[in-house]
Amino acid sequence: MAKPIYILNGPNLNLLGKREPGIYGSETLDGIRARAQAKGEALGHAIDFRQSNFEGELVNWIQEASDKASGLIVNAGAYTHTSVAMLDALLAIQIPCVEVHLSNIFQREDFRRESYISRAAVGLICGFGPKGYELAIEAITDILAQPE
Ligand code: CA2
Repeated sequence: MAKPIYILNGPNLNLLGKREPGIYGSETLDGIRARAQAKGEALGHAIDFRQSNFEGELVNWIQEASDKASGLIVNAGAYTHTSVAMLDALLAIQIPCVEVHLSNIFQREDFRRESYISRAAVGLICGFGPKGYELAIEAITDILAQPE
């Protein structure tokens, strides 16, 4: 059976739709999960969608994805701007990774302009809200369809 695409979400993304709708919109993480599953189904991929507030758990999931996933989509939340551990885990795996952010991180505070994990990602999608996850699934689908 084909391996799923893992979608990993970092700290505080479980609060989506419940606080700060001005920045992150009104859609909940469960809503984004449903969109991602529908998009994955349409494109022939199972989606394994997870969220954690713990850096080590996210690192464990990246390591797990190396064997169990075909591709990886990561919204690392605030760890985007701090986590050498997530970067090292991503650099150690062979499957393609697409980085996603709901907001346009380049339009916000200076500290959000730097992403530690971007250097391990094939590409970065930001500023399109929940739609960014669907765009990332399309991007991973195209990458996986390319002959090696
Ligand atoms: O734009 C994104 O997707 C971010 O990854 C979101 C992170 C932020 O630290 C990154 O710079 C950009 C924050 C997620 C926190 O989400 C909340 C949702 C509702 C209420 C409070 C936080």
